[in-house]
Amino acid sequence: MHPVLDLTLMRKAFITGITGQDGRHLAEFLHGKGYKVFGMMKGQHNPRAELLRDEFPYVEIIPGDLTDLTSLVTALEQVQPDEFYNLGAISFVAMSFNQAELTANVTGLGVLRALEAIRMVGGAQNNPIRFYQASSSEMFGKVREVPQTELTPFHPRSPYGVAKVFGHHITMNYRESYGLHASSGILFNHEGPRRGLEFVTRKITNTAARIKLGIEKELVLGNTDAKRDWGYAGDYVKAMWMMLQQDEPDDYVIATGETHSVEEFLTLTFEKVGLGDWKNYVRHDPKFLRPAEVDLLIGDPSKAKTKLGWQPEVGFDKLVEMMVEHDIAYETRRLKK
Ligand code: G4F
Repeated sequence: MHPVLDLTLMRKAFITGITGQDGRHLAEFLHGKGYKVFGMMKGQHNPRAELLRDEFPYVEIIPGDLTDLTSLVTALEQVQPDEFYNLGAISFVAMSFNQAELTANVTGLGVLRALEAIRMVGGAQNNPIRFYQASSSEMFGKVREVPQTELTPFHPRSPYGVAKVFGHHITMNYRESYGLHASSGILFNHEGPRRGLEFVTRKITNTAARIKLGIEKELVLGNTDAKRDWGYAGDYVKAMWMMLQQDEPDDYVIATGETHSVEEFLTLTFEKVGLGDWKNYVRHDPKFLRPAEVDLLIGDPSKAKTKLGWQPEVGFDKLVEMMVEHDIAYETRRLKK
């Protein structure tokens, strides 16, 4: 039998948040590395299951939910993965203000349940399950230091950020208390054509494309002064995998080391779409302002560069270009349907 087809020889990865931007990039990346990929999905008749099957027929869907410990234990007993990537979360910061309790349960306590399930199921004696936690630059919130490193104190500004701080600390705690191979990637904003339309970058590139094609007239936004360290999601999932290949678990900032404002993102997008000055199309609406804002994020990825040998390949200009090109093509296809 060809070794790649022998399931007993394939390394197995279990991913929560499989239908999100990062889950899809990671599934593709790990499949390319010869892994058998399992994706956890909640609910009955989840419409995303069909989409996932069409896009990634090689991903095996496993039922389970981060709010249900028993389902996590059952899933791990069934899959017996080598690596567990916890990407599942309520990840939209704005929504976390309205659904704070749900966010705490899924994004925060979900990490504790995942770690407990690993403790219960364990994995093979000589091959314990390795765990990746998707920590976030949102934990830095009202930043205490510029740029932010693995040692910068946290000051979260949203229920989402607070839940991620819990997830980060409980991952460290289980590593230190029980010797789990558990690592956290403190990922700064990462985008791309697969980004959900609710996030500001994709909202901008998609609406600009729709304005260009005459489908829409304006783009309505909140705070355009905010600055973010924006990288490409495809580069960032590679860093997740690299962390789990290390002998020792650890925490790493994953970022580009550059920051840009929402206004800079607008300028570049509207130039690339060929619409000129974005100010002619953008309207401000206070309904998109948050009760507390994160004004400036910029990460220092030196540790990831030195210890993992990781560095981003797609820069800001290229990222905007990829997203704009994708959205023009995507909206054109939709128009023809
Ligand atoms: O695109 P955003 O919603 O991303 P945000 O809040 O930075 O969070 C993202 O990055 C985090 C990493 O730091 C992740 F952990 C998190 O899961 C998520 O992926 O907003 C970016 C900025 C904010 O300052 C927001 O106030 O854009 C500003 N903004 C202005 N108008 C808007 C809008 N954001 C959104 N989503 N929609 C607007 O209309």
